[in-house]
Amino acid sequence: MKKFKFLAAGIMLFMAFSSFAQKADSLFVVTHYDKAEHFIEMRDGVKLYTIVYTPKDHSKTYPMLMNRTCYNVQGFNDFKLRTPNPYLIEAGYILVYQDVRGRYMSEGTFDNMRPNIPGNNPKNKKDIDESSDTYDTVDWLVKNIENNNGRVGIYGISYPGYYSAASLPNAHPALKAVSPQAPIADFFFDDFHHHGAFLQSYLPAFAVFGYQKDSLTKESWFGEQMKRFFSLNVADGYDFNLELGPLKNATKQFHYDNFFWKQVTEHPNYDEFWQKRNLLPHLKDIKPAVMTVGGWFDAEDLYGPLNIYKTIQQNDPSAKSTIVMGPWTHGGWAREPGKQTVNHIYFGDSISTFFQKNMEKVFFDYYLKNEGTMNLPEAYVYDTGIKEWKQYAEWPPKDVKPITFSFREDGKLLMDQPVDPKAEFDYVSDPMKPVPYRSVTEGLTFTPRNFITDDQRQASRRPDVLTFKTDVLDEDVTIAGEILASLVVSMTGTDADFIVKLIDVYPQDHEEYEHNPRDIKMGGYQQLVRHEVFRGRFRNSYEHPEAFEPGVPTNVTVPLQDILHTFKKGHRIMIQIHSTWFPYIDRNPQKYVDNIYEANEEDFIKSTITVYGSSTVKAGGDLPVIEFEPTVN
Ligand code: PG9
Repeated sequence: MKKFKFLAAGIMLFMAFSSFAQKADSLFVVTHYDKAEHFIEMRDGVKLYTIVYTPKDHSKTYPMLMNRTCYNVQGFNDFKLRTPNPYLIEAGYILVYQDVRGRYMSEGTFDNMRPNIPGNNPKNKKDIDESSDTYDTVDWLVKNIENNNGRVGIYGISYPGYYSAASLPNAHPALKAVSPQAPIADFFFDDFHHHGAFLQSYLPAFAVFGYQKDSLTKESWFGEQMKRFFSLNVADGYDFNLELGPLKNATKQFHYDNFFWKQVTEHPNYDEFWQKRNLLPHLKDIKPAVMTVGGWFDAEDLYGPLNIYKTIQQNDPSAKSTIVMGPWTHGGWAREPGKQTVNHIYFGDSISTFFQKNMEKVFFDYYLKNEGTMNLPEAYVYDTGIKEWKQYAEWPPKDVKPITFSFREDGKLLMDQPVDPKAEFDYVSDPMKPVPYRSVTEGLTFTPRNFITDDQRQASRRPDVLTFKTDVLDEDVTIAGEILASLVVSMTGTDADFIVKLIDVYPQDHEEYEHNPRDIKMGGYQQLVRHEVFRGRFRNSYEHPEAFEPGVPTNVTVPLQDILHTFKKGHRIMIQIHSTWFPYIDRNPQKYVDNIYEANEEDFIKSTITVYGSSTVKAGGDLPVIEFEPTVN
């Protein structure tokens, strides 16, 4: 019975996509587009499988809009166009979908976040990367596809968002508009890791990226590896992962033959393996127009969109670069649910349609068709507190006064008050009883998602979670921009993680939302607004970790990703600090070991953590940038 439940869920997910795509899959697409399939040869002779849809109306020329994916272009075959948005499909574009190197029907070997090779296109024969594969594809398309107007755009969500951003270094001259959406920038800070901590909730996802196919195929080849997880029918992921024990057991039980898992577990620090896969250092001298898109509640790739936009801006303030950040989870803007919700929180109606029509279509029409006007702001950002779009000349906005939060003995959260350096806040962190990261029971996940706006009341009530909250606000308080927790801590162990959360505490009489089950009460809801985890060993360097000296007060800086959130009058602001959050994050043994992926049961120890009153959390405005100089580019 359970197997059918999983199957039913999968079918519903597909229906959700295809119902959105229904518009795009309708008679309109079949009657207005012709389809062709090509194997496009790259400079090293490898051929990439590419599907091209061309408007039947040959009375005019069209720009080409491309999506390069590791997730199988068969999802776009047979006129099943899930993206781009229906307003672009109906407007008439040549639509191109390509399996990236080493995936499905394309030849070659797959590499996760293939390192970009600095230098100019066209590179010499032996140098290939995602930038050169995009360059060679664009060059072939412009020369071989009938009725194209010589202009090419590329977009994509998540890994395809990375492939979009990877087209930017030394872009082909015909590439005029690039929209990296929820793009991955660096797997040490996106998806699988956050500041050195491993996202254990991603364990099943390794099946998708850790096996090379052995032939051209339109079907997935890693089903048996996925079954190692999902055939277990796990109802409670917390218990399952706790009983799994140290991560070395995951290697034995699930990933013993997975090349990507091997790479991850052999490179626990930010060494050359990861640094070479960081796209950010290559985002210089950008020629195409760029619209980076992200979701404020994207649990997979939030580091990517924010840092890709900021890096391009830092390198070239005059670049044609814009950012859109909306009230979405991962890729939510590609789906129109009508009522836009993120788990229990309701944000408004038809928000994705507003984006698709008034931002995404405006961007591509202007740069690829010379149609319309470019009146978009540099930053089109949704305030997730008052639930309205805001426009800024840059992001983060420079004219915002940051707020400095500090902590008082009685659990009061102070705003812009002097710190109390004598105050000390202790908790016992026990990796055998970690703080659950969900407020409900959740099974195994391909990636974590619904926790991102979860109610934190259960955490607030735990002795191993430090909780501080302001008085009831007598006016709205808006935080726009980055958040930096500067903690002063000590411990009885020799390593620890620090989770810092910013929470919006609703008034007891807050309205209920009609989409929620009856037992979900919004009165007193403690909505997670932003969180981050920092693995303390990396406090001085992500490449060279250091143990803590027991009992010695030590600085740990935890950068939380940006927000735009107004804490409304009548609400309270809350900050929580703790050291476990499971199974979202793997458990830190709290006894320093060189490689946590090889830790043994006996390495996991309780530790009394002390957070000192001189700790602060600075939110909004122009915060100090934490520089990290990689040893390789
Ligand atoms: N960035 C997302 C992801 C990457 C790797 C594993 C799981 C998720 C994505 O491409 O959907």
